[in-house]
Amino acid sequence: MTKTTKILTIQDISCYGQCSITVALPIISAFGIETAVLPSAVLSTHTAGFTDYTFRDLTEDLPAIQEHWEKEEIYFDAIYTGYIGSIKQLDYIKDIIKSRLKENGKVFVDPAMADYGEFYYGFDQEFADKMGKLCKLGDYVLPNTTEACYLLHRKWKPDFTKDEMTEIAEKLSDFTKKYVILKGDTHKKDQLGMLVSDKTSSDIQFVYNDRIDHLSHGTGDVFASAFVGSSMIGKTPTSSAKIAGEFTKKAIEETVDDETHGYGVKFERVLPSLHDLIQKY
Ligand code: PXL
Repeated sequence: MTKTTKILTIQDISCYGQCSITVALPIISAFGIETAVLPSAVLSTHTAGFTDYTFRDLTEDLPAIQEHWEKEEIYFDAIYTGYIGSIKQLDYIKDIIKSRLKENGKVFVDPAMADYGEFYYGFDQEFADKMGKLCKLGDYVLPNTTEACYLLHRKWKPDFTKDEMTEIAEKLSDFTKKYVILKGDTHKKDQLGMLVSDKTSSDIQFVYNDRIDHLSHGTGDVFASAFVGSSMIGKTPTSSAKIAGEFTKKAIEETVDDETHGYGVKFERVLPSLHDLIQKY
């Protein structure tokens, strides 16, 4: 009997909208990994493009859930955090990592709080600074350029040069224990890239995918989930970035023709392609 890999993801449930837990659970499961969830909040939809959504903050449920898991001696091989419901949760999450992560377990932090130069509704610089502290516990930290700029107190722009991206990735080494995957390198016209930087060796790799000009929500969550899955089956950060980048691109391709589907991407249809991507990279 082979031992199963067990991971915990901490992010919100957006009941409708193809993001966060409803994306992480199927994608990570498709890698054969057991995925437990700790919802940070429950929303009727995500906050990008919808109005009047409900928001139930679950901050005060976190310590009780942790306590129960302590009694049950439940531990995880990895903890992956995404959209967090309140600034106070960031302290609770640090406790959960300390208490529930196995020795040599991995921490993935997607500082999901901003995109396209702006914070998501409800987030601010104080939250970003505290998120920076959580990032420091991460073995893998996965910001887009907007989140990177808020972490670094730097002005964002839609297109950074290759040198500027390199400089940002280098500065982000203060916000990880080991790897930073900086998404959103737009300096090439037809390709979208990311930088995979290893703080311990000061190595930076560039990974590119064909660029599809389509603004889609939820792609950061699709990418992060496929990255977590790939890493936890033993792929290197560069291979994981390739698998996750290509998978996300395929999900966007499935969606671009449908004008009624701006709220997320149709990743479900391309789940079977993970099999080939895992063989390829
Ligand atoms: O995909 C990031 C995300 C997750 N959860 C909620 C969001 C967003 C982005 O807007 O609103 C609730």
